Amino acid sequence: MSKDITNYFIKLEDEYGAHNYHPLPVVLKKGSGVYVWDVNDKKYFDFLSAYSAVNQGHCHPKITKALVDQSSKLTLTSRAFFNNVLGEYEKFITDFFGYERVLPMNTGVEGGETAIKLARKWAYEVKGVPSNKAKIIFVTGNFWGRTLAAISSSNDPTSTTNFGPFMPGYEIIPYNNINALKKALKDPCVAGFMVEPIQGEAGVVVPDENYLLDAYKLCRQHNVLFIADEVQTGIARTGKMLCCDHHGFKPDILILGKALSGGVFPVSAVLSSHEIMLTIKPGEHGSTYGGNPLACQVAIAALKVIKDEDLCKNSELMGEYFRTELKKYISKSKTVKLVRGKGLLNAIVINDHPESDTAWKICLNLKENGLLAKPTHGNIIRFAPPLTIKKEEIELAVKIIISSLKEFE
Ligand code: IF1
Repeated sequence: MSKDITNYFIKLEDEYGAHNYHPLPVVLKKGSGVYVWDVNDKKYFDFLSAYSAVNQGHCHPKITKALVDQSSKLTLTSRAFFNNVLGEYEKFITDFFGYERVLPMNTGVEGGETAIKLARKWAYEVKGVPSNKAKIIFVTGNFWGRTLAAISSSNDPTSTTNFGPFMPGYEIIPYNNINALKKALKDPCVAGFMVEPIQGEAGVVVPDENYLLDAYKLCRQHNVLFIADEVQTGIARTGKMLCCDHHGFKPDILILGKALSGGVFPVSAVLSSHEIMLTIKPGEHGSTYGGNPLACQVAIAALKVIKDEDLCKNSELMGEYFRTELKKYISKSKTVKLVRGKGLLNAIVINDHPESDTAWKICLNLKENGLLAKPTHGNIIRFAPPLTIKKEEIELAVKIIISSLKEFE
């Protein structure tokens, strides 16, 4: 029975769906808090959280209630008309993060595209960059989505091969290299510097302690906009509301997504100042679903949960416990090289070449032992549970992880 029903669903996707993913062979049917259940009612710890979209835990009752309540009132008006929810949300989220204005979108990549359009518009109309000469600086290892504008900034062949030609006006410099940024900023046509404070997809790559603040100061000096992609690191994932909060500065443009809706509905947002945001005039940007009443109510509820349940603090404390315990094991391990991360965004690097399938096999073993995680970039396994995880739960999860790793020593 168990194999058949699992294979039944896998086969359907294999026969009728695009093959743009290679999922772990598990078929889920239910989620609640830090747990998910497969079609055989086997229970797992979810240590991926849909790539940090489920920070508040699966199907959080307050977030699903917001969805259900609004869904019987008004779900979508388009922006052709006003409604009685969007303005309240705009005031709520700008107060929440301390920005003057917000442009609501749906997916993280739309947030990135919006940020780039804002930076270019600002460069031409405020900074005075000659028309069509604006440049955006990105860093190697970045990931901000799958659109052509996003992959144009990628140096990962998996993202770019046979999808060209690419977006002009981009420059890619090494991540975590302040001299490379210093050099790139000499160009007066630079509009913005777009960066993840911790690189998620690249394998939870944490830059040197001073890198982000030094980069921010350099952007200030050169009248360049610092654009923080906090789609994955934001909303308490790294132990602060924003990862940039660890470094004491406010990005000029902030991109949020994923956990902005607690995994219940696609919601993204770009926050900035009056000056930058108002460079985009009516009819110059938007989206059918951007800022719809359903999304707004879900996002308000999702953000309230973060504060009400003090998930920043829990993320910080549980993350410290996680890395401490893993470090004890790693000190004696031949299989695992290191653990790294901030808050509950962590990863281990497997002591094997990146093309090896050891990380994949470890994830299959973790699955058998009741914990779901997935490798990113070959030999790195990301561990990112919902931020609601309790001490006794993460203690058990660590035991599962360590016992699963031991089978590969
Ligand atoms: C998939 C990766 C993670 C992101 C950052 C913007 C976006 C993402 C820092 C775009 C999205 C998702 C995409 C998702 C898997 C996941 C992912 F493996 F693809 F690379 F998290 F690392 N900025 N990341 O991480 O947001 O448009 O997807 O809402 O399957 O493609 P989106």
